Amino acid sequence: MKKLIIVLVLMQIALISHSQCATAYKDSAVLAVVVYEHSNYQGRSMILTSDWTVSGSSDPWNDKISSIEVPSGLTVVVYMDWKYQGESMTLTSNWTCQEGPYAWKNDKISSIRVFRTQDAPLPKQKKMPKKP
Ligand SMILES: [Ca+2]
Repeated sequence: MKKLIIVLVLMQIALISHSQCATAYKDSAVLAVVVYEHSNYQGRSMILTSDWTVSGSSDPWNDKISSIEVPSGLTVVVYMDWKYQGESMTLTSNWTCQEGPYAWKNDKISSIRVFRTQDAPLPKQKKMPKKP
């Protein structure tokens, strides 16, 4: 009898952990942006599911971001200053500081807005500054 109870308890635990896995899987389907400290999606990372701004110049993420993963379906606007101020760039796909016309934005991002792509504002047309 004791053995049967133990088996039943173990089955119960197995069932509970299985349903928790299913919930975790569901959560992982939420669209999220991942920012990285280094280029090519390396170093420390932070997951963003909504707008983010540094808390101040001493924020550990201030002027540190060097690459960003943007999943299909999301558009992000990154700003050079906190609270969505300063120069911005719009990204609809992954970005790393080593490539493209926005390479000079490395270690300058201080806030990010996250939109579902259908709700995103049109990107501003801006002349790119020349590299020094
Ligand atoms: Ca960096």
